[in-house]
Amino acid sequence: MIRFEEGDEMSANDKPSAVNHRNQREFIDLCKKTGDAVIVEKQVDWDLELGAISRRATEIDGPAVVFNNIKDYPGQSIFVNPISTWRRAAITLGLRADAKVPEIYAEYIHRDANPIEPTMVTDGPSREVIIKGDDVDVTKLVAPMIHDGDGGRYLGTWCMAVTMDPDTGWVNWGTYRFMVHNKRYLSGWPFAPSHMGHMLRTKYLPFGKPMPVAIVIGADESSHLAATSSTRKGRSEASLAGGLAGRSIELLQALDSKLTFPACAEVVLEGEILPDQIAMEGPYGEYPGYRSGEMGSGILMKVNTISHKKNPMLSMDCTGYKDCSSTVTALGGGIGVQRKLEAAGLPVTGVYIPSEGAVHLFIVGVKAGQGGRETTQKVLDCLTDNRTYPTKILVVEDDVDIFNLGEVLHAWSTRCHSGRGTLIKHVEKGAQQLTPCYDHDERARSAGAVVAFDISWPQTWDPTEIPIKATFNAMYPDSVKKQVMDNWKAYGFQS
Ligand SMILES: Cc1cc2nc3c(=O)[nH]c(=O)nc-3n(C[C@H](O)[C@H](O)[C@H](O)COP(=O)(O)O)c2cc1C
Ligand SMILES: [Mn+2]
Repeated sequence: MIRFEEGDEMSANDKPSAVNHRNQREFIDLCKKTGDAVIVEKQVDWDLELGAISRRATEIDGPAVVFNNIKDYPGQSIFVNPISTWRRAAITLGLRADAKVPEIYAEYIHRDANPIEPTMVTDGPSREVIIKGDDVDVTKLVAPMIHDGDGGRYLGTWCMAVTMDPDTGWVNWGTYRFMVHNKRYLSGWPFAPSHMGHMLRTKYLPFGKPMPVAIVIGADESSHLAATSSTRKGRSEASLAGGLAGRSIELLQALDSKLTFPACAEVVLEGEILPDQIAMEGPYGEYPGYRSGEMGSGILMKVNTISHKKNPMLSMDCTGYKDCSSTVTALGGGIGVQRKLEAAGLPVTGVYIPSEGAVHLFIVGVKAGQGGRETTQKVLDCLTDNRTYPTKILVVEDDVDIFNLGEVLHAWSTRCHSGRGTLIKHVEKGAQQLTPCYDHDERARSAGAVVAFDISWPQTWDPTEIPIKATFNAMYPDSVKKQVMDNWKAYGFQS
C-alpha cells in the first residue's frame, strides 16, 4: 500500500482539482443543491431554540442549517453544523455528496499530501465594519445559548484561533471553543497539549507576555477543516487548507498583529490572551456526547478589535453526539493515527474512527494473517504513548471492511476471544480528561484505561481450519454467484 507522509509531493498530474466553493456562502449554495442545507427564515430564539433545532438536525443526519432571523439580532445570521455529516465532508473535499467514507478518506489523504502555499491579499469582507477599543462589545454579535446547562453563550465553536510562535514566526490555526465572558472578554479551553495550549505555556506565560490571538468565524470550509486537523507542530495549516481546496487560500493580515487568516472570513475578533488572569469557562455539551465537567478555569482573551462583514453570517458547531467535531476528527485524526501506526512498523491497512463512537472508538485494520495478540498489544501501546483519546480499540484483519460497522460488529462478536483477545492498559498520564467514564480522580490526573480487542483467528490455526463465512460472497462457487447476479432482476428483485 502507498504510504503518505505529511507534505509529500506527488507527480504534477496527480494534483487535486480545485473544489467548487471559495467561501462559506458558496459552500452553502452547493449544500442547498444536494439537500444538505436548509435555510430557516422563521424567527428563532438564540436562547436554546436555535441550539435545539441544530442538535436534532445533526442527530438525524439531516442538513446543515442557516438561521436568517434570530431574535434580538436583526441583520445577523448563523451557519450551523457545516461538516457534521459524511455527505458534507464529501462536498467540502469536492466529491459527490454520496461518496462513500473510504473515498472521502482517500481524497483527504491525497489532498493532504499536496499542500498549496497561500497568497496574501489586502482586503476582505471582514473589513466592512471595524470596531476598536472601548467601542468593542462582543455581546452585539449573536452568540447562542447552545445547550441547556452550558456555562454561558458560546461565540467560538466552528471557529479558528490564530496564534504565532514568537521565535519562528510559525502561525497556528486550531479550532477551540470560546465563551462570552463579558463585553470585552472571552474565556477558552485549549487542551494543554494542543498547539495553542503548548505555545501559550512555553512561549508567552513564562515571560509574562500577552499572546496575540485572532478568533476567525465564517471562513471557507477548507480552512476550517485544516484548523481542526491534527497536523504536526510547525506545519502550515494555511498550506494544508490550500491542498484541501485545490487552490491557494487568500490570507489577510490582522489589523493589530502579524497574524494571518483566510481573507474570506466574515467575523474576526482580535485581541490577546492575558498571561496573568484566568476566567471561569464551561461546562459545555461536548464532543463525547455529554455535558462534560464542571465550570472550571479557562484562559482569558481581551478583545481589542472586532471586524466583520455588514450583516455577517457566523459559523457554529452544535457540539454533542454526532457533531462536526467527531466527524472531522474521524477524518484528519483517523489518518494521523494510521500514519503513526505505519511509522511504528505495524502492518496497518486503514483506521476508521466512526463518528458514533465520538473519537473514543478506533477501528484499526491490519493485514490478513498479521493480527493477533502481539500486534494488538503494539497498537495499544502506540496509541497510548502520548495523548490518549480512545477508550476502545478494535484490531481487525483486512478481510473485514473497517468502514462497515455491521461487518466489524459481526467479526468482534464472533472472532474475538473474550479472555485471550482482550487487552487492558491503564494509562497514568495524557488521557483525555473529557472522557465521560473516567472518575474525578482520573480526570484530575489525566489518567484512564484503554481496552484493545484482538479480532483475529488464533494465529496457530492452519488456514484450512478457519471457518468460512456463511455469506453469499464466501460460500458459493463463482459460477453460481455469477448466475444469480445475472438473473437478479429476472427473479423479480428491484435492486
Ligand atoms: C467544533 C470543535 C471544537 C473544538 N474545541 C476544542 C477545544 O475547546 N479545545 C481543544 O483543545 N480542542 C478542541 N477541538 C479539537 C481541536 O480542534 C483539534 O485537536 C485540533 O487539532 C487543534 O489544532 P492544533 O493541532 O493546531 O492544536 C475542537 C474541535 C472542533 C471541531
Ligand atoms: Mn496546529
